[in-house]
Amino acid sequence: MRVVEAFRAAFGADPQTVWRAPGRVNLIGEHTDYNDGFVLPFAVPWGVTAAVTPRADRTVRLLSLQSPGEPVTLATHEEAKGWTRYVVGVLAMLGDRVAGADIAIDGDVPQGAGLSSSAALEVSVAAALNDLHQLGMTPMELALLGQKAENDFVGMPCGIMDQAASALSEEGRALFLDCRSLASRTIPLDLAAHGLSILIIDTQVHHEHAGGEYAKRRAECESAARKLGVPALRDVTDLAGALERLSGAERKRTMHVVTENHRVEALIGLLRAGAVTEIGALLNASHLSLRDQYEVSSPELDLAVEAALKGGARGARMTGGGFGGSAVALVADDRLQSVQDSVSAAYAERGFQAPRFLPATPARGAHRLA
Ligand code: GAF
Repeated sequence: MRVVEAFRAAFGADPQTVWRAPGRVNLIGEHTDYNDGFVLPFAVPWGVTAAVTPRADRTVRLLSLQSPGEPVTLATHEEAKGWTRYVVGVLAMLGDRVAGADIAIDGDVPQGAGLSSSAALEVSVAAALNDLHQLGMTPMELALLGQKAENDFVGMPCGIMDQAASALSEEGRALFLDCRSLASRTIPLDLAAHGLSILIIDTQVHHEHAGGEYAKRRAECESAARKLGVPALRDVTDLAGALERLSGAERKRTMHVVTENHRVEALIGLLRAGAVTEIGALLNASHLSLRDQYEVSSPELDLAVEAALKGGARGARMTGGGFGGSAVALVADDRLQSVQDSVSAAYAERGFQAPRFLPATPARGAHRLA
């Protein structure tokens, strides 16, 4: 394993453990996690591998095969910059339960595609430290730790979906998570049996203001819930009545969140009935709601969805936080080429940067490699 070789070359000994955690795509349930709602992501085959040995002092020595050069040595948590914040954030959240560590990282999550490489990084390191220090944390506790590192250390007010998908997913299955109770269950997603694939369309665009817009959406939802006198938008039962009491952005955000939760439940119903071929309409409705009510799509994502449908996809939607990143399309295997051709041609015509296509096969969550 090349991460072990890199660890040995930099730190002069073998790592005591090696863990891998994957990135994710979300099938449906977007911007519902921080509204205490439902999500249905699955892990992708790409992820982050962390080779780790604990240290007795509080120093962290870090290297990444994706950032060539000498290992970064951090004596205090405040020195962490860039990608190192996700790792040091996890150590910081573990507090006195751990001291320092030597860590080598290798990742193959396509960068900028919105497939949660940061959650994969947090969960791989958290799982390795949990193992080494015998902390006895469950996969969900590891996910919560990663989320806390991102919220409190990195300063991104994300929900629990990405870390939970990375920690709890199972091969060939999607993860249904109730983001309030944190109860979860995996559901078979046997696409191949139906001659179907989920195609990731990476727009290769990532808008700089995404972080600020995310925090703004979250604040709008919280404000709408306060006005409606409910703990979270998940608790809205009378949508029509709620919409009458709201206006502007808060009205639109509420419309999206409440209907998106229903779409997750409807999609699960179809999967349970073995009707995976029928989920396309829900994916399309989710995209329109994210575009028009939640206002987190982008011209590139809209075009990816539109052209994928024109090329014969059964359904398509943006996935993840939005403002760039990727779309997912449900495609019959014999239409894969025509969908890709349709999206590529539409992008070329609009003068957009060529998109990248990736096949999404539901993969296994965090696990130990050595
Ligand atoms: C990002 C966040 F990190 C998730 O918690 C989730 O809110 C998602 O955007 C939108 O569904 O990936």
